[in-house]
Amino acid sequence: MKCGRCRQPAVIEVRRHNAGYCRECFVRHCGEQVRRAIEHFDMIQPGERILVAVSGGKDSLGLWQLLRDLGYDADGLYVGLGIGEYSEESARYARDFAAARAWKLLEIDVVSEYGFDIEGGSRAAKRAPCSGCGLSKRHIFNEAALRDGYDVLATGHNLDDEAAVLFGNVLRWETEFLGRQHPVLPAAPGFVRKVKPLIRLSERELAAYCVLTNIDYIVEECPMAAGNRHLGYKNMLNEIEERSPGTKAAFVFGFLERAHDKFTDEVAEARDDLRPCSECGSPTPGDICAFCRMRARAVGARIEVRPAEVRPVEVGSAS
Ligand code: Q46
Ligand code: ZN
Repeated sequence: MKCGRCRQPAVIEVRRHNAGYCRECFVRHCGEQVRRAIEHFDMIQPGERILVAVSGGKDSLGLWQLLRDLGYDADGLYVGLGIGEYSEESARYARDFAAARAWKLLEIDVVSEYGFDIEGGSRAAKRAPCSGCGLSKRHIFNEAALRDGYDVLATGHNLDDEAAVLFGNVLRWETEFLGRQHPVLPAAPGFVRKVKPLIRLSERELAAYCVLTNIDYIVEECPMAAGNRHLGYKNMLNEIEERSPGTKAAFVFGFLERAHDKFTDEVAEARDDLRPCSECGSPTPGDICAFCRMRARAVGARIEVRPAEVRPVEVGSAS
C-alpha cells in the first residue's frame, strides 16, 4: 500500500478515511485532525494558556506534543492517584517526557495533598473505583487550572473514548450527561473551559502517532480498568467498526451535529442550582461538593478548610 498523499510506501492504513499514510504524512494528518477539531469547535483562541491533563499514556502525551507542535502554549498536569505501582510508573513516563523537552509539568499527589487514595476514597464513598477516580480527577484538574490562571484545560479523550461514553449514555438515556457530552464545555463561574482536541483521532491512530514520533508512554492499562463498563463498550464498538469502518465517527459526530442541543436545557437548569461548596468553594448543587464528601468519608473526619482551596464562586446562570 502507498501513502495517499505522497505515494511513498505507507506505514499505516486508516480504514475510516480509506487511506494509507507514510510516516511523515501520518504525523501531518494527526496534527491536521487536531487543528480542525480546535477550529471547528472553537476550542482555543490564539495566545491562550493551556493546561494538559497528562497521565503518562499515549493519548495525553500525544496530545501535549500535538498542541506544542501546533504552536500552543501548553503546560502539563500530572495527578498521582495512589494506584500502587501503576501510578509510580505512569508518573515516571510523564516526568521523563516533560524533562526531555524541558516543558513545565505540574504535579499533584492525591495521597499527600488530600489524604486518601482512589481505592480508599471510592470504597468510603461507596462508588466504583473509576467513578471515584473520575470525580477526583475532574475536581483536581479544574481546581488546578483555575488556581494557576490557565484559560483552558485539555484532556486526551479520543474518538474511541467519546464513542464509548456516548454509547453508555444512550443505552441508559442519561439525558443530563448527553447534554454535557461535547468536545468543548465553556467556562462558567467556578469552572475552567474544558476541551477535547483528540476527538477526531482514534486510539489506534494515537498509538501509531506515539510510536512514529518516539513518544515513550505507559502501555499497561490501569489495573482498575479491568471489567469496567467503558472497556466493554469499547470492545463492542470495535467489533462494529471492524465490520463497518467509520461507524464510531458517524455515531459521535452525528450526535454532536443533530442531537446534542436537544439535551442542553437540562444542563442549563442544573447549572442554575449550583452554589459554592462550603469546604472548597467549587460549584455544587448541595452544601458540600461530591469530592469533599468523598474525601471526608475517606479520611474519617470532618475536613479542615484549607485557605488555598477557598475561592469565592459567583453563581450565575449557565453560559
Ligand atoms: S485511572 Fe481512574 Fe482510569 Fe484507573 S481508576 Fe478507572 S478512571 S481506569 S482512565
Ligand atoms: Zn468541595
